[in-house]
Amino acid sequence: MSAPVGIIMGSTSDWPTMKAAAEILDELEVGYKTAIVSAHRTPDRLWEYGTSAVERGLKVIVAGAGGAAHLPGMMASKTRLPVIGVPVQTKALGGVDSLHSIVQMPRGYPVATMAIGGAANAGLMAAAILAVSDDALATRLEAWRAALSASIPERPE
Ligand code: RP5
Repeated sequence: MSAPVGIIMGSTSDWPTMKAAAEILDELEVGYKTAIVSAHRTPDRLWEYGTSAVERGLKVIVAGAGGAAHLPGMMASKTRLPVIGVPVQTKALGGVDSLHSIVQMPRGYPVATMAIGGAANAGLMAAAILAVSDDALATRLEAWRAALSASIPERPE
């Protein structure tokens, strides 16, 4: 299977959050590759990942980080591919630090920012972007959404 989605995160400690994106993509039969890419600890890896992303066949990048969460924004500065940011919850500030670090990008370099801990929605957003030009995936995504809708009970009891 091709891997049009890159799932990157600043630390192995982000994986328990970020694996929700991978699980959604598995359900939708969308290929992905994961990597640890830290804006601060491995800046050269970030640079290489961003500059080679298009030629490596990636179509969209899901980037999660916590605290001083500069990875999604820096990745957006290095590639024209859409970057979906996931603020990872933190102990000290609950993830509001992560959210603010990711969401407030300057004009020209957007990051599509999810809710704190919103990796599943990041996977769905990546799938929706790819589905624009992939009819089979669009059908799977519509079925996934219909199944979720059908699973919601009409009453609480
Ligand atoms: C960030 O610092 C990572 O994205 C992670 O959320 C946070 C803490 O990293 P560790 O100290 O657990 O490796 O760069």
